[in-house]
Parts: sequence; C-alpha cells; structure tokens
Amino acid sequence: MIYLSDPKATKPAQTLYQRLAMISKSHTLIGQQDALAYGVGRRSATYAWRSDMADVCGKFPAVFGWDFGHLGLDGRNLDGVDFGYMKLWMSEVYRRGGINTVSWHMRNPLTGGDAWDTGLRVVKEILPGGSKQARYLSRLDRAADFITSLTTPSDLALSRAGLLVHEKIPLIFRPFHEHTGSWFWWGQKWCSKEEFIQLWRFTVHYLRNEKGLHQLIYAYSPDRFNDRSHYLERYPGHDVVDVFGLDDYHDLGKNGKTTALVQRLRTIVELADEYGKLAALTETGYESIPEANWWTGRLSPALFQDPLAAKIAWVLLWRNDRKTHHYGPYPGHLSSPDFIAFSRDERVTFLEDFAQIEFS
Ligand code: BMA
Repeated sequence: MIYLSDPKATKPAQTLYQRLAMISKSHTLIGQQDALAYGVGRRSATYAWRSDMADVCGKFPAVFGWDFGHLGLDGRNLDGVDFGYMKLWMSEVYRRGGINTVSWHMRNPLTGGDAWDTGLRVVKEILPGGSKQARYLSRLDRAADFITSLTTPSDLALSRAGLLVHEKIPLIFRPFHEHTGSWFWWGQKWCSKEEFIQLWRFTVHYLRNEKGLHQLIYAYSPDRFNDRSHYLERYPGHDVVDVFGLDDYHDLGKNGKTTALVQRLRTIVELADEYGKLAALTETGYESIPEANWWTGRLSPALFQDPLAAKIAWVLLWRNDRKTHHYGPYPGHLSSPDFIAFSRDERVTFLEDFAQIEFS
C-alpha cells in the first residue's frame, strides 16, 4: 500500500492513488492536455465529449490535463478554454472513471506578464513578507474556489432519496513545473533552491490547512535532469509530494536519445519505489509528429523496453492545437495509422480500459 502525503487525504483521492499504484506495475495510462476542449482544426464553442485521439482510434485518453493559467481574468484559460466548461469536462471525466491533472502557467505576479515573463526575482516577492504575497494568495484562493466547486453526487440512489452527498473530485495538481529550466518565472535561474522549496511548501500548506483541500495529489515535475541528485536538488519533501514526475520533450524529438529518457524514467521509478510514491512522464511529445512511426518506433520503446522504466503510471501528451502545434494524432495525420497500432498494445491504457481493469 502507498499513502498520499496528506494525512487527511480524502478517500476518493487515496483510492485513485492506490489504483494508479496497482495499474502502473503492468500498464501505462495515456493522457493528453486539453483533449476534450478542442482539436486540430476544430474548436467547439460549447461543451462536447470528443477528442482527436478518439476520432483516430476510437478510445479516449485515461488522463486529462488542464491548465489554470489566467484563472479569474476573463473566464478563459491561457489557451482559450472556458473555465465553466472545464468544470463540466472534469466532472464528466471523473464520472467516467478517468483522471484529471492540472498544471498552472501562472501569470507573473510581479510584472503582470505571462508565465514566460522572466528576468526578475519574482518568487521571493510572493513568499510571506514579500511585496506581492497578497496577490499570490488571492490567486490561490481563486484556484481553491474552483477546486472546491468540483464535486459530484457520490451515490445516485442516495441522491434520489434526497440524501445528496457531494464527493470532492480528486485532482493531480502539478504546480511550478519544469523548474530545472529557466523559461518560467519560477525556473531555476530566477529563485534560489531555498526559495523554490519554500514556495512549494507554503503553497501546499496554504491549500491544505487554510483552504481545507484534501483531494489533491501533488506531482513534482522538473524538466530534464542529469542524475538523481540533480532531480532532488529542489525537491520540497516527502510530506508535500506524491508523484515523481518528469517533463521531457527533447529525448523524443529530432535529435533526442531514447536511452537518455529511459535512464531518467528509471531514476524516477526507483525513487517512487523507494519512497512509496508514483512516477509519471507528466509531459512529452514531438511537436507535429513529423515521423510516421513515432508511436511504435520512438514512444513505445521509451516506455516499455526497460522493465523498470515501464513502471511509470501515465504519460501525458501535450495539446492538439493546430497543424503546426500538436502532440497527438488527428484524423488524416501521417502518424495516425501508427497511433492505431500503438493503441492496440495492451500495456497502453485508455479510459475505456482503465475502467475495466480488475484490482486485487
Ligand atoms: C505551450 C504551448 C503554448 C501554450 C502553453 C500553455 O507548450 O502549447 O501554446 O499556451 O503551453 O498551455
């Protein structure tokens, strides 16, 4: 048994964590960012249950990525996803047995610019005592309101009898991602190790203790790293992290080396085994997938050729935005036939499969 870092974790969050631990021994869930919100060449103005992946292979991803960037600004996130619909999609994902994970390309609280607005030491300004701490707290409050509002009737029979109990939907929360790079204002060049760790710990404690959120599973998600000690350099602690994540596009891209990715996956799986947590490839892909057999030729060997690396719980592809910026297949794309072959690999687990796997 593995246990969430939050001693007060809700039962559904704890159950989801256990299920992921069990499934990761033999399967890897497939995920995608914004999979339901739009696809290449298609943006629906309303709520719909559709994804490019399902249009290609008939199956939906099991893990659905979302982003809180621009929360509270104009009703839409940084990539134009309406937050009202996002809530509906997240609830429906949960109802169908899928998993929601949230990243946050948070705007720069010091300058008002976007997440990529770097150059100043922002982190120390949002910590307690900093000039922008109040602004940061109001953003956390908004996120907490959104998360709190994500509920679902826990039992239909009870709810019909008028005894409606609302269950809080568990979320995998993945803040301050890719901090080993310096392209975001929380990146390694823009804050000290101590500041980063303090920011992480402060955020988790605020959401847990002040906002009472116990449905969150926290993913620590650096970009590429050299070795185990580099990976752990800014690690904020076992009591505030549940998933050892990795964002890695490079190793599956043009000049990438599968062996380098496999080595990194081995490291995070080892850590997960050692500390009783999960490991996941929290973002990856090859922009516009210019290789027809990328799925079975590159991704699949990276995920499965090494038995230890194969124990990651999920892999999340980035979003399908437009022909020059997409990380999943779409009908007519040159890699779609190969994606169909990849989707038939029984180790690759989609939403429909995840619901059917027996847990002992
Ligand atoms: C990047 C790109 C951007 C997007 C951002 C946040 O990788 O996809 O277009 O705004 O992620 O989702």
